[in-house]
Amino acid sequence: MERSLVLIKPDAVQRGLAGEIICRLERKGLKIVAMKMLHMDRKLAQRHYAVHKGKPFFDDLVRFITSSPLIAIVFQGKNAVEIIRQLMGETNPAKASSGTIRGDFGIDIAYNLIHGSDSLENASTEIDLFFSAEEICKYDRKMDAWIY
Ligand code: D4T
Repeated sequence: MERSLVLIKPDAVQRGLAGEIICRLERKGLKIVAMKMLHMDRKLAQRHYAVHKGKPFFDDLVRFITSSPLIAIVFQGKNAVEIIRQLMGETNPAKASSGTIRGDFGIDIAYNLIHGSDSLENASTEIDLFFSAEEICKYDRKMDAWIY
């Protein structure tokens, strides 16, 4: 089973959308295996977004993601990485299809509510940034037999 790191970003937490977003991912059939609320510091933000260092929006992105607490979650499931990216919608909420999280709740690219890992390799690196191995729970859900 794949795992993906999801961040319910500060804008979603501030707007009271955390429950709605988690609900959509859970209802799809994905399983929560780790979750925590934290206030990202600049060091963690710069590591998480290292790929964007030097881009014109980098400083604003780090300022935004460290501005208020967020919720980090590890979701597990078959094709979890791709499925979460589909449920999130395009990076720019203005272009994201309705029915997706960003398409339904966002307007501005700088306030796009959710992060989800964009590849299996990045998922593993990102999960390690936010969670220790002991924090990832291993458990069975009876209902998985009705999903897969
Ligand atoms: P994240 O990484 O937050 O899940 O978003 P995406 O994977 O969908 O998109 P990304 O890595 O290209 O962008 C990271 C983050 O930067 C913001 N951003 C992006 C921005 O403020 N201005 C921009 O022009 C771009 C491309 C939004 C998401």
